[in-house]
Amino acid sequence: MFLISDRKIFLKAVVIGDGGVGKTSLIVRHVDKKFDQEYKPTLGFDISLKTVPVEEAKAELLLWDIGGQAIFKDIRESYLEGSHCCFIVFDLTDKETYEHLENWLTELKKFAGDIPFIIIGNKNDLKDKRKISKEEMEKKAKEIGAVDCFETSAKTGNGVDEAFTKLTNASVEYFKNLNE
Ligand code: G3D
Ligand code: MG
Repeated sequence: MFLISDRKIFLKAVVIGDGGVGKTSLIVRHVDKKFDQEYKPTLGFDISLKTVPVEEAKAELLLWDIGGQAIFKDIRESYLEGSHCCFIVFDLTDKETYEHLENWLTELKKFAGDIPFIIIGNKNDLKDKRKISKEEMEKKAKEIGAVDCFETSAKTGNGVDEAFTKLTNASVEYFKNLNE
């Protein structure tokens, strides 16, 4: 965590999960407050900045978005290295993306260490196609040591800001306690 002054905190936040689960859409929704169906698939890394108010300070969240090149291991490694917190995203309508959560967590721990992370089940607007229940997701999040889990829709905005605010606050607390 980089403390520029006692009131500003910079956090590198990475967003990981299978292709197509909605990582880019969630970032665009949170940062720009919009859902753009035409948003191009990411090629390298995109970094956007979001200011999140936390207790007595402001956290600048540097949101890292990874694209299709995530198939290359060394790209994922440099993407994950030095991150302070992480969103692991799956698609509520696609069981396979849910089953891959642990694989992503293993990689995160390997390259970023034991940092706070949140599980996001995205696309909760697609109610008829939903495959994973809230209870199932909550049970898994507990089992694997997530700070929390949220269901979201990048399309409607449901749950998105809550998830980002929760992880930012939890991470600031985590690093504050580490420094003390
Ligand atoms: P990724 O960055 O994880 O690869 P994207 O995923 O953000 O590129 O999203 C993949 C596709 O899912 C996109 O559709 C996008 O519009 C859609 N999507 C993302 N989030 C949601 C959501 O919450 N609800 C619904 N209904 N769709 C979502 P296309 O058609 O462009 O592939
Ligand atoms: Mg993307």
